Amino acid sequence: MITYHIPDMSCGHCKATVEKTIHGLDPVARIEFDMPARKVAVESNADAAIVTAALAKVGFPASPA
Ligand SMILES: [Cu+2]
Repeated sequence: MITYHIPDMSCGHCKATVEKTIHGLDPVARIEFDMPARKVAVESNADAAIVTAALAKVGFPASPA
């Protein structure tokens, strides 16, 4: 499980975009959101560099938390 800090993630729409992006890389990824902290924990075989690149591309720069 890798936790990412996504500072620009603020509402349900952002959450949906992040979820869709990660599931686009790995349909079976397990994703746990902590919206107040703007963090997301991801259990996936997708490489962290690929995940952060995909999130940056849709407007949500992420860094390992
Ligand atoms: Cu939003």
